[in-house]
Amino acid sequence: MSVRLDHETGILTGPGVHETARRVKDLAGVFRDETARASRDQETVLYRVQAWEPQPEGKPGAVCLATTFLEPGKVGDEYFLTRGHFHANEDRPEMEVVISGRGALVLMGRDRVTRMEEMAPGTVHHVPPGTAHRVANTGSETLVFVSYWASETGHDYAAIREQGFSARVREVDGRPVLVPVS
Ligand code: PAN
Ligand code: ZN
Repeated sequence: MSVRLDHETGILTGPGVHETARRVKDLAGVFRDETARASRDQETVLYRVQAWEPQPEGKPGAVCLATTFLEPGKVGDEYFLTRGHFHANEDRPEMEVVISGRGALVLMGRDRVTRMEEMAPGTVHHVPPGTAHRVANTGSETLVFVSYWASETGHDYAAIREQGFSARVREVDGRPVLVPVS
């Protein structure tokens, strides 16, 4: 296995590394201001994920890692963000390590209580089991972070797609604030 993670850039290379891009068109219904999202160039890439999964998703026996490159910007007053998900296997946690940029990790339990952790170069964040997680780029450069999770974890996007998070990271008086959804 010769995969390389460049700790300066977060770039992951090697056999078996696969990359996914999420564009404006892939985040329909995710932002508070759907009209503003729909009026943008739909092909603009909001984030890319480079992943190395030594075992296929759902099969036990490996630790997986992925680098997310999340671009800066806003839709209305809401910062660009990842879709967010629960883990299908509810007792599986995750670790996030920030390489560069500034952001906010949004964490929400099944009780829909949401909190936010500030992300900056070198900060490490634990996503506890049973916790939906999403990241917003609150800075002016690309936010780069590395995620680690177990291969049997699985990803469940449905609950967030249907119900969203109970709070959003919005710019208020020039600063990122976690604002409850009214
Ligand atoms: C991360 C995320 C990545 C992209 O690797 O998958 O940041 O976010 P979405 O998957 O919500 O689009 C992770 O949480 N893995 O489990
Ligand atoms: Zn995850």
